[in-house]
Parts: sequence; C-alpha cells; structure tokens
Amino acid sequence: MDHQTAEKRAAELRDLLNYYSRKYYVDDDPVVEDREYDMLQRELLTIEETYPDLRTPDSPTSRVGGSADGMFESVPHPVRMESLQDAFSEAELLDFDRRVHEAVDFAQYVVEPKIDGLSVSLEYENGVFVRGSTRGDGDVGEDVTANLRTVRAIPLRLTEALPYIEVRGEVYMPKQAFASLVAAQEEAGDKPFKNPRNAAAGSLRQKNPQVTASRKLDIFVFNIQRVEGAELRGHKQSLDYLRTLGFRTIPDYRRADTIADALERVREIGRLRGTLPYDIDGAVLKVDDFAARAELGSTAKFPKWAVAFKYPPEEKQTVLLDVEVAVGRTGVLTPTAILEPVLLAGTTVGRATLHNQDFIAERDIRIGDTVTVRKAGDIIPEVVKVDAHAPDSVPYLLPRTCPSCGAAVVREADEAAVRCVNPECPAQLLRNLIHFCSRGGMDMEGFGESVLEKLIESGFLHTAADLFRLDAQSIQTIEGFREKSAANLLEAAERAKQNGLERLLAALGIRHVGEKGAKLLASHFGSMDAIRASSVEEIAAIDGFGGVMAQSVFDFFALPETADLIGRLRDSGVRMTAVETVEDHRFAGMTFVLTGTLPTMTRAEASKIIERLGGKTASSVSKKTSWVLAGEDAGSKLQKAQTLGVPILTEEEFLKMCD
Ligand code: 0OX
Repeated sequence: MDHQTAEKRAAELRDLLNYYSRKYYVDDDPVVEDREYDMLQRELLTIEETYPDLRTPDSPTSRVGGSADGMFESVPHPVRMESLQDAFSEAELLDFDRRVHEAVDFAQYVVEPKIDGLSVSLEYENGVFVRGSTRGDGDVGEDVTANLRTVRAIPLRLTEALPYIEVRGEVYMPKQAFASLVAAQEEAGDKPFKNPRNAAAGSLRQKNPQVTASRKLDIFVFNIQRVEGAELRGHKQSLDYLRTLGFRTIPDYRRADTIADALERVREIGRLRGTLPYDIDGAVLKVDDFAARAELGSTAKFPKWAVAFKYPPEEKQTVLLDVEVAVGRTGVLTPTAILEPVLLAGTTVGRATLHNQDFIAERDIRIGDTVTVRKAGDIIPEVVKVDAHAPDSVPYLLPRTCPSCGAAVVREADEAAVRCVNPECPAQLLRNLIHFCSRGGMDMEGFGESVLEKLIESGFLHTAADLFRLDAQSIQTIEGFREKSAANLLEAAERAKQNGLERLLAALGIRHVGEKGAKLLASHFGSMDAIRASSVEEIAAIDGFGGVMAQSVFDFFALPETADLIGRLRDSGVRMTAVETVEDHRFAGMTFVLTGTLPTMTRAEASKIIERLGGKTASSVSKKTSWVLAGEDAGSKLQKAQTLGVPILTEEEFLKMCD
C-alpha cells in the first residue's frame, strides 16, 4: 500500500473504530461484532507500524482499554496489565509458535479459555484483600474495591498469609444471571444490557456496591502479577498454587507439549463454547515456563509469550417452527423465521430474518427444518443453512396473496422482493402513515403505530390526507381517547400543515429519497407543482442527485395515485411550497464541522444557523472543511483541524460572523 492510500485508509479506519467504540462504550449499543472491530483495529495497527508518521494522538490504537471518567479513584498498576495479541486463524497460531521457537529452544504451552468479561487486579497484603481495580489502559485503572468485595468468588482472606500478592482475573456475568437481569430490566421498562460483558462492566462500575452485589458477578483468576513469599517457575504451577490459596482459577487449563496439541485443545474449547454457562470469545495460548517468558519479553503492547485465538461468531442449531410474513411500507413481503428459542451469543433467539424469496430458495429453507442460526454482527439473528429437512417437507414459497389485504402479489423481473401493489392495502397504509408522521417525515407527535392502527381500523384513514381531516368526535370513539388527547392530536396535525415542502417530500416516502434528497428537491424547485412539471433530466441535474434517484422521483410523480394524493393533501390545507430558509448567502460554499459542547447553544441550533446562511455542515474534518466550530471537550476533530490547518472558531467568533 502506498503512503497516500495508507493515509486515506488510516483516516477511514480511525473514524470507523472511534464510532464503533463510542457506540459500544458510551451509547451501550454495539453495532459490530467484536471480531470485526478487532480485525479493523489490527489493520490500522499494521498501517501505523508501516508508516509511523500516520500515527495520530487520537488513534484508537493508542488506547487499549476503557477510560476513567472520575467516578472512581485512579490506581496505578505497579505491574502493567498487558493485553493479548489476537489470532484469527490456525495459521496465525503456527506463526506464533514459530516466533516462540526462534527465541527459545524449548516451550510448552498452557491453553485456557478466554473469558469475555473485564480484567481486574486484586491485591492482598498478609493474605487479606486490600484493593481491587479495573484494568483501565493497562497502566492506570479505577479503584473498585468496594464493588469487588461483593463478588462472592473473590476470597477476602487467603488460605496463606503471604506478605503480598497481586493477581489478575476476569470478572464476568454468567449467562443465566444475564438472562434474568435482562428480563427484569425489560419488565421495569429499563434499557437492557446488550450482552453479558456489558452487563458485567456496568455492574462493576456502580456507585452503590449494593447494586453490584445484586448482579451475581463471578470471577476467574488467571495470572499472578507479583508475589512475595512464594517461588513459582511456570504458569501451570502458579494456577495450581492460586487454587490452593482459595481463588477460583480459569477453568480447564491444560498443558500442551506441542503446538499440534495446543491446536487440538483450542478446537475442543471451541466445540464446548456453546455449552458453557459463561461467554468465551477465544482461547489463550501461553508459554508455560517463566524463564522462557522472560527471554521472549514483550512488545510495547503485548507479551510475546501469549496469544489469543478468537473464535468466529457463535452458531447454534434449532428448529424452524414457522415463517411469518409481514408487509412493509413499500408493500414488500418480508419473511421472518419463527424458531425454537435458543441461547445464542448471550441472548435468547426466537426469530431470525429470512430476507426474501431468493434467500429462502437458495438455501432451500422449509418449515420444520433443523437449521443453523447465527447473529450477524452479533446483533440480528440470521439463518445460515439448513442442516436437515423435516420429513415430508416441501419447499417454502412466499404467499401469492398479501397476508394483509388478500390482493395478488407481484414480483418484478429484476427484484428479489415480492410486493403487494394494492394501494389500499391496510398493512401498507399503516407502514406508510407511520413513516409519514415520523420524525423524519411530518413529525406529528402522538401519531404512533398503535394510534394509526386504530384510526385505520375504525375507517377514519384511507390516505395520508385524511390525517388532516380528522375531527375530535371521531377520535374520541377510539378507546383511550378523551377530549384532551384528541385535541392534542388535532393540534399536531394542524401544526404539521405548515411544515413546508421539504418535510412533506420526506414524508411521502419516495423510493431512494430520504431527508437529504427531500431537502435538495425542495430548495431546488421550491414548490410541488414545479417538481411535478419537471423532466427526469432536470431532476438529475440537481447537485447531489443520481440517475436512479431522479428516475424514482419522476416515476412517483407520474403515478395517478400520487396526483390524487397531492390533490387531497392540498385540499386539506397542507403547504406545498418550500419554507424559505436561506436568509442570506454569506456561508455559501462553506462547510463547517461542529465539535464539543458550545457554551450557549446546541450543535443542532448552530447547524440551523449555518444552513440558514447558506452553509453546509459535515461530520468529519478534511482538507475541504472551511471552519471547525469547537466547544468544550472537543476531541479528535479539533486535533485533526489543527493538524490540517483548518481554521477553528469559538462560539463567540462564530456568532460575530453571523451578526
Ligand atoms: C481471559 C484472559 C485474559 C495475562 C498476560 C497477558 C494477558 N480473558 O480469559 N488475559 C489472560 O492473560 C493475560 N488470560 C486469560 N485467560
């Protein structure tokens, strides 16, 4: 890879990894599998090793663990808590073995499971537990002694009054405890933890130790960081010793004399993975002999005497009990597999997407089949393959009629999807109206799915235009609606009439046209009539519009149903022209990036001002950025702006520019 390509890719990887880790640590909403994250991180590391000048202070590779946010005291780790280098294939384990044997003549390994929890250090003085801390960045962690005391498996007094010992272990939440916790959180209407590791981390970082105590955390200890009063020569020996001291040690550690034995053991742990009562995400190979370890030493990040083999995402076998077919907003029939529930990657899975008819046909998925399921991105379950057909089963075909309205469905030549094209199909109408009223559309508060469903059922809504013709009396015939709640709905509808062209276009749900497309159309044409009178070429000429989008807009407006709907909306008093937002054009052609917390306004408010003055906002800093508007705690974007020489504004300076 040449320098220029590497630079571009490194920037991409940094943005991506920062986004993923923010979703994971801050939003508690992981969006990719850990494996994917690890692989991307490794790609970035390789680039940075090849081109050290591309290393930036904000690189996700410069941080190995979570960050301390002041809730707990900092604890420096006298012995660094190193992390493990990852291997994703057996070939990489063979490479590891080769490197080990280049450095030392003789090496035996210990293989142990890699527990998916969080690493902690436990310190004992004269055999008494005195301090427990999180790993943090490996050098400094957080003092969570009070919370760790509540973990029953942590001995508060050892069987021997050693002057000093510091051990390292993995705190985790057993799958069963996780399932009960999630059930309780759902019951209470709280946002449930995504996986046992998040749950363990969240439970350990509690202000109130009683909360931690209620969470049924457990621990496996796997290393002696430092000891006074004992002489140990190898890993296996030290794990045996830890046991005699009263620690719950990492389960099933075994010695492997050769790399072949070690690989066999790694495979075996992989096979056992689904049956274990806790989550593991890999197996660890460690050189047993401490003298050999000392000879091998460490890199800046990892010990050279250990490696973690990461297993691919967990898969499980189950039975496909039924196929449920739903009708989406565009009339597409979407099949979902109803499964015999299985525990997969920490959660119980009872449904999985089947995508479309082609997906089903390619795998010949039939009702009653034994199938293998996996979580794509460890989040959305998916049927991977059929393991055995049910006796007397027949290939599954999506229904030929719409499950909602009974009209015949069609399949267009170049599409995988089967659609109901009946414009009056209630399922489609419901999906359409949900979108129409949503935040991204007309933003009509109160018009959620269940309200719309009831209004459709009662026969008050046949098209979106009917939303603006509702009256208090009809609404009140619906259960749960009184004078006040009916008035609120009417008020929301009344307000929405003045939204303007941009929102209306976004609400109409034209294929390939989202909020951004709607904005471009509205500011280019200014009125619904102007759009309807335009040709495909005119639409395609809008900066930011592609041919497919333009054709889709044109086709939408050519439909007689569209003309009819627009006419009805207009008659209902819905505004059909753009709300003029650009007051002057002083920021025309300029792109702003906003970062950090501004003193007096939100970033959304600042964005509105920029747009009103003809400017644009972007989410990442590049050479093309005109200005970076930075508030307090601005992070990597500010650094990037400084590196690239992009001018930086305070809110005060910005407001001066806007008068
Ligand atoms: C685990 C685990 C983590 C000791 C020196 C480098 C890494 N999650 O189960 N870490 C280690 O080893 C440390 N072993 C483990 N089993």
